[in-house]
Amino acid sequence: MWAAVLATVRASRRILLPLHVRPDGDSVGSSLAVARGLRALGKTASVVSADPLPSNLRFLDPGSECLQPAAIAGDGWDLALLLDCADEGRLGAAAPLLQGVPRTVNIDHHASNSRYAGLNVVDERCAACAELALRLLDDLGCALDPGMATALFAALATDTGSFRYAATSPATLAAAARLRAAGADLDRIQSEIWEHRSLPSLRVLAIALQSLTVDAGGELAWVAVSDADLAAAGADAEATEGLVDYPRTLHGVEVAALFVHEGSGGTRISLRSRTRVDVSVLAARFGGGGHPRAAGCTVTGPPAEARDRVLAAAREALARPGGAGGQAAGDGRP
Ligand SMILES: [Mn+2]
Repeated sequence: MWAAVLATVRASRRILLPLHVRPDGDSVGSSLAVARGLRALGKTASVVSADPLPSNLRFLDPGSECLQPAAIAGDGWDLALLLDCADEGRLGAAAPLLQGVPRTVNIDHHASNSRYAGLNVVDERCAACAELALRLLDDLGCALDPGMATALFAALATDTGSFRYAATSPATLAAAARLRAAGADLDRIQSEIWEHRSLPSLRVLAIALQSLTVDAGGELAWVAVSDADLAAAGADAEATEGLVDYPRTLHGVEVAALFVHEGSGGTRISLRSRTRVDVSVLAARFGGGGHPRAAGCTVTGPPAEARDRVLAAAREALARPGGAGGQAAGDGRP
């Protein structure tokens, strides 16, 4: 399969790289680095995103080469190369662009990947899609420049919580070492990604922590914010990024949840677990998905009802021996 992917990429001259909705560091870093490598091989490569890049990732795209779907011509592409995107639903407004593209290649690390492309390489042992992106660049014969190395390092660092999560493997760290040697700018990553909070986002954090509730004998902790909270803090939805990590830091917590009540859009739920509960299975019960330790879903209906349904399912998963989140297999997130 990998050989077929390489042959397809080599044979393609005009390559479109769509990000997933609400793009994260892995999506942005992997796609920008691969696009740059493809251009070094003389190909045309465009990165397209349905949503704007989060402000703390914009430094990875100094030339503003990541475009909105409306700015991209719908025809003339040989290949769509989808990195870190577990299912078609995650393409959002970029999805129609794929309709006229003859070939699609999906390279991903989500166990819940739906294999929606013509060629699919899904390696769930990778902590970040960036590990596969680096392998792709290597196998295509692209030399890493410092910008590519910084983008890929940022992708690894964001998906692994700065190399703290258990998914961080010897291969992840070996990739990081190579990227550092190739000029990855860690000062820049530190200041742009990890020390880039806005005042409104810290105010949202304060509001979220006020809502902290502990349940299930201390194994379940959650926080909630609403559209109105965000408006009161002068913040947008980006300020909710990372909030779910706070309840997880509480000693003894196995499952942490963040509920973002988005008014008419329903409730967006982020789920994290520490060691035992597979939250991707939990999220899949509500039409979402992701990874065993990080997943998400959106539930429509009144906020309190949405919250209670998910909390009930989380309590159920915690009570189950072995801690499986549910019965079904999921789709995709982080
Ligand atoms: Mn990822």
